[in-house]
Amino acid sequence: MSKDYTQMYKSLDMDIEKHNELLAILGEIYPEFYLKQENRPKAMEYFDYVISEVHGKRIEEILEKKKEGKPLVGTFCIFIPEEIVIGAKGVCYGLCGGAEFSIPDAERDLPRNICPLIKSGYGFKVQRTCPYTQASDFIYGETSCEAKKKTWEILDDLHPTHVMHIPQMKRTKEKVLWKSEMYDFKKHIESVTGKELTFEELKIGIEIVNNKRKAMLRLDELRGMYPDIVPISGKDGLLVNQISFYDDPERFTQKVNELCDELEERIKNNISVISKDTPRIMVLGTPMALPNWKLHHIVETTGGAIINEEACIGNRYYKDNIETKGAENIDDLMENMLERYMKIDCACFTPNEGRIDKIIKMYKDRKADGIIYYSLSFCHTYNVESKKVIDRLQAQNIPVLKIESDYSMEDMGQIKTRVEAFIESMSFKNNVKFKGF
Ligand code: BJ8
Repeated sequence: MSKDYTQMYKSLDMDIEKHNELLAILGEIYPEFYLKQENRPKAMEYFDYVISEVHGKRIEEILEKKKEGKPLVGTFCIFIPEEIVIGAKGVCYGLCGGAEFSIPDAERDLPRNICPLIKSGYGFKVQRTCPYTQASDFIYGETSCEAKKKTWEILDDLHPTHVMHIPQMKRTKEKVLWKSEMYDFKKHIESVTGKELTFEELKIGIEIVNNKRKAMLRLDELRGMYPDIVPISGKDGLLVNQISFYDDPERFTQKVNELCDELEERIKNNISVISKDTPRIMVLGTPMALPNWKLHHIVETTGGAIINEEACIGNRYYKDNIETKGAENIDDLMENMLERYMKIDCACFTPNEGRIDKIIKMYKDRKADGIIYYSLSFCHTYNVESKKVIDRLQAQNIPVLKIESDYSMEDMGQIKTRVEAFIESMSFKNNVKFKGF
């Protein structure tokens, strides 16, 4: 980090010593996982910088907003109607929830056998080591899964938490409920700012987020739609997806578009980070929150390339945008927002066949060679849904490997062996010589 932020951390009532331990761990992993990669696009330097200041300069920036009375909202889910927060000139960000570091402290209050994302996020609040959590006016929770919705009750004792009820079917009656929840969320933001959100403000909020999603979709397509060229590693692609939940949205959009310009040049000039015969793999499933880079690192040091993520930190987040054309008042915008949010195909919905149709289409469009279905341990929705997804994939002869894992490094060897065999089988099928990076 560029300077000493101890005073800022103290003002956020953080545990300075513990936080230093966390930074020391991250400072070791990042160079190993990221900076050792070869042939990275030049534009990735910006994203390396963001990571180096993710607990520094970016926190300073959001605290400036707080001083101006703008809302700061932390979340663990893409159901959050972030356009409302951005429209109110506030900041909406993802909370730390991808590290094992905070889990032992969470397990004093929560059962061991629930998803690591929830334990990690909750643990960061217990430890007071996440500056984003500490800075937030409130944490946004939702009822997408059992473990999350019960955790919000406990978390609310430590930090103000606003829970939005997300129905788990998409019929007209659920739509009515969901809409009223979106209006409640808007009211909640207005209670922080002390003023009503206007039509113009919401429209601007929507446009900012639409532009961000458009840029991310552009990157997604550049990563995967050119069968002979992968212009950026899967690890770097994942990193950009993860940073999208922290950075200032307008600056981020500009930087992603600059990265995309460079990748277009690479494609034109046949510059690929992998050789043509490297198996191209799509990853599906649960989100990989910062700094969960485990699977990508294993795959890409074992001879495969990851070309996209069908996950909330990935394509599910930016696949749909919100229509603003023709909207004449705030209710029209809220209705259009609802339409977009209802297209999220999280495994918490039943039925969820649309997700499988989408996966198969993505696989064919990207001319991928195989799929890894990734689920965090104890995530019942994605774990159970894998049966239907894998059956449909196998019926189409699509090679698929299921991996269930948490944030510990203990199973890296075992996962590597399975990934190696999977990649080898694809290489064999494609009649190419198997090789690691
Ligand atoms: S929209 S995927 S971000 S809920 S917390 S469901 S991993 S057991 S994160 Fe999610 Fe929103 Fe859906 Fe996306 Fe499973 Fe863990 Fe629950 Fe999880």
